[in-house]
Amino acid sequence: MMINMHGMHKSDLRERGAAMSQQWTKELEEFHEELLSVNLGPLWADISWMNTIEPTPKAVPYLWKSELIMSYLERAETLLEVGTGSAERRAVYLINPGMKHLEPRGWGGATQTLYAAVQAVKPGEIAPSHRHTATALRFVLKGQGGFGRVGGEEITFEPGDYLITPSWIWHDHTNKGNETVFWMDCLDTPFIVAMDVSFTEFHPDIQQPLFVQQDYSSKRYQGGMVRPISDRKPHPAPLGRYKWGLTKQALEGMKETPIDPVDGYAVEYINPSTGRDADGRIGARMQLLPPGFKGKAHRHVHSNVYCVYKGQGYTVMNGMRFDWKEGDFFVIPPWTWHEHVNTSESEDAFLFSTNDLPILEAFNFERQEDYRENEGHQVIREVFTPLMPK
Ligand code: GTQ
Repeated sequence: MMINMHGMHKSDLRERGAAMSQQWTKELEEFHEELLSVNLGPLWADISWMNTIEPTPKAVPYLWKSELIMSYLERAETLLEVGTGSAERRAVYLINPGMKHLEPRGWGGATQTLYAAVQAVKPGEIAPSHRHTATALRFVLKGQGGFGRVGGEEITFEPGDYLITPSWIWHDHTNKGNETVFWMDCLDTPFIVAMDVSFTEFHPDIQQPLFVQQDYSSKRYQGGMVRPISDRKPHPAPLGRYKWGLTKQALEGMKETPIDPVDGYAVEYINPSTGRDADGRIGARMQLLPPGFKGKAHRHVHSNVYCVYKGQGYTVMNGMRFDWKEGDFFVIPPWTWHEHVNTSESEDAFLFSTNDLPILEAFNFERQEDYRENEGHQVIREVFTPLMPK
């Protein structure tokens, strides 16, 4: 039984809440209308949606198939030129259907705080240099030849790499290879929209000048667990690129240790000079689910955007099963029960995910709860049918 901080049972609280949402007399209803007409509100009628017993997220659990996103991105490849043409960036972004009513365009929300997209850069294109207060990170999906200039350093992009372009740092991207390069972008755009704090500046040059040698920061961090002594002082972004090889090695090492029943084996990308999240406002993780892994359910206040890097399986969210495979994206809204399963009997599944923990923790909002019934597994009541390309 759930007991709240003041010793009341949850069910008692619900009853009290229900008793309050009474029918108003005609006179009071007219009074409410009159208040609204002069831009005032009746707290007695509205307090229950303000002080909710627990979060009631607008974002819903949802999944976008790789085929759907990629088919539209391919069309955008034929319709748009980046840099020289009209497009500053070529990216197709996720709009959570539960947030669609927010203008404009669902505030660009995959969840209430996180924007996510797949960006494509064709050979020879340059996505011009700009900087913005929104913070951004990338996870490379496929294609060789991608490079990003970030804060005066040119950084190589390879599949499986995690890259950061923190708030207000100049960044531009290019493709020096001969195939299109695709990566996931994640920004805190909906949060920035909610706070009304968006500033953007365009660099006078298409590509910013370089101040250090190619891949300077990843050259300094090849060892993984040691840092150059000059980075003992906290630096907002001492490392721009987290190579897939090192991340994979860390997870392979964890496979020799006991597994977490909820998350499998999971690591988070950190700023080596502070030990905190690599990006100041968006957390990011890589998770390995071994063959046949059947995770237990839990829920937390922070939200996630997941990108399936490798493997196949499903995630149950609030009793609905969402099947996924490589290249699919799905979102876990706040306070949503979820559990992950790897359905392969031979292959590991690798899930990249981003989260808004850095924001929530800053204000002490984070809570988490384990699912205790049915040995930690939800009953699957429905199977999600994803949209596919026409
Ligand atoms: O590459 O700088 O998906 O500014 C959205 C906004 C990517 C970028 C996005 C951006 C970028």
